[in-house]
Amino acid sequence: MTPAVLRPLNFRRRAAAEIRERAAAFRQDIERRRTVRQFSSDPVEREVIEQCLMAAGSAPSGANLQPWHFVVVSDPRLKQAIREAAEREEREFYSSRAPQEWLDALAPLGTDEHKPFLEEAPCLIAIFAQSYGVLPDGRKVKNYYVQESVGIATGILITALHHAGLATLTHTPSPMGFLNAILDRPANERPFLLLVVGYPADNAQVPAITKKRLPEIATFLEP
Ligand code: IYR
Repeated sequence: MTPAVLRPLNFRRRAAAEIRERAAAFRQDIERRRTVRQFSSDPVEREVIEQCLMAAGSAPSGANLQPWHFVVVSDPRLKQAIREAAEREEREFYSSRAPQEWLDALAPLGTDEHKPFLEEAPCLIAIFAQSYGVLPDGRKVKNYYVQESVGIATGILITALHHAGLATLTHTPSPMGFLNAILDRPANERPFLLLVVGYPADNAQVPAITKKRLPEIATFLEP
């Protein structure tokens, strides 16, 4: 077993007033994030995507095994292949696979089996979760808390992209095993989520939905 090597924490302690200001300012900015379904075809800079992916890669993970892989797709032929495969699954989902209760829950979002954004947006990031790791000699390494770890990294990625000034759509065609075939990913990786990234179309509209209020999502147990 390798012993832990420790070094000093590089933590910047801020004044209480500054912490309050930063918390409120961040809330105000992140509350403007909306899932966008109409994208402009304007390109996004690779360097910006790289910065946001490095932010995502800083996420905490089970035993720090970082069980994720991000495939950034801007090739139109691959986007077309992904759209065709996703729409095939979605047609099945909306016409027969989804129970009525699920369709009722989706109704306020106005989604359907058409996914033009998969071709129109400049960038798709396919996020894969590594169920296990593979050493250079082929031996398998167990990963821990894979769903939690990849979920946290994805949350940071969405936040980083929003903070940079880009819009996203979290898309989860189900099942999405076709992503392994199209993007040539190995058997230890399962598609976790397809993140559509770009700028909103000029005429983009979003559903008039609301978020739960604080007392509905949090409980304070104070002395
Ligand atoms: N994957 C389908 C259906 C869908 C499911 C949920 I849960 C959503 O929040 C939105 C859509 C689709 O993308 O249309």
